[in-house]
Amino acid sequence: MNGIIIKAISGFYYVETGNQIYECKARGIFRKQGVSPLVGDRVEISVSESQGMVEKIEPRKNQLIRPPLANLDKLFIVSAFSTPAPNPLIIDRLISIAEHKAIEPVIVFNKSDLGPFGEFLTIYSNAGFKTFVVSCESGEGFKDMLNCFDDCISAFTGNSGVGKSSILNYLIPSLAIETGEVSLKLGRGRHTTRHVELYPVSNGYIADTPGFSSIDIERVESIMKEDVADTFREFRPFLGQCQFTSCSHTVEKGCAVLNAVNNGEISHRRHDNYCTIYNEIKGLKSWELSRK
Ligand SMILES: Nc1nc2c(ncn2[C@@H]2O[C@H](COP(=O)(O)OP(=O)(O)OP(=O)(O)O)[C@@H](O)[C@H]2O)c(=O)[nH]1
Ligand SMILES: [Mg+2]
Ligand SMILES: [Zn+2]
Repeated sequence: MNGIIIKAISGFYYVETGNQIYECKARGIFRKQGVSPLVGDRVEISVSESQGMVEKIEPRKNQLIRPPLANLDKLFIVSAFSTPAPNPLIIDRLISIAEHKAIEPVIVFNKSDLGPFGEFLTIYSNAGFKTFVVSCESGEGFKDMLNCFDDCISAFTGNSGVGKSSILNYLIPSLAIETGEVSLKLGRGRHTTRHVELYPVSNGYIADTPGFSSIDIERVESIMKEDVADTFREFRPFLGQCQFTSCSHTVEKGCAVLNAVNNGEISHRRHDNYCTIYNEIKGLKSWELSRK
């Protein structure tokens, strides 16, 4: 039978085959090959009366390390007005990783009931991204978001507490995912998301994922320094037009990207974050990159 892995918990893979979900283990051969099945994988399974078994993993379109997912089409990068406040460097790192893997980034600003996003919104819509300003409290801004999930695999990512699970619950109330509110029954604890799970929606799937703290995502994915500029989509029209062919677009004379920053065509905040990411990768030894 063929299906898709919708959840992976402690060595068990939950495979949806259209009308049913099978709890499966993975053949030992995968571990020997250094492959581990990921949520989002399209797989072939066999089922005996006691146990389902993942037999084969179809070739992946792409895969992410954090959140651990395969075959993503869209990555919804969520920030909140506050608790926690937006961190543009994290947003830009995630965009860069997504672009590198040909995953379409979508920028979501949540908790708009608490205040306006002003400059952030302008930066990302001017750079050419689909952006949403939403509130799970007031219900603002969700029009059209559901359509974005048609026929593809999408995932929500962002810091813990930005409201990823709340957004999914708002859009699809039947999911009833536990969110970070203090539980009234227990009077304590936060229901932070602890595993990646795909939920079916309009011919596609959406994934809720555990949030991260800002340190987590640094350098979990490797991009060669030469490839970073191309992951900043508003730089693309200027690439190849610099005075020096080896231009890093950080400080060089005659750099077409820097010119565009100086005359306001590219946001200097996006460019600052480009420089941070570029310089970080430049500082890595080649073995540090290839290990990842
Ligand atoms: N004021 C306001 N609060 C919100 C909004 N959306 C979510 N919250 C609150 O923010 C807190 C965190 O929401 P979650 O949906 O659990 O956040 P998350 O991103 O899934 O967090 P993790 O699972 O830990 O990664 C909860 O207390 C929500 O009620 C919003 O639009 N406005
Ligand atoms: Mg959550
Ligand atoms: Zn340049």
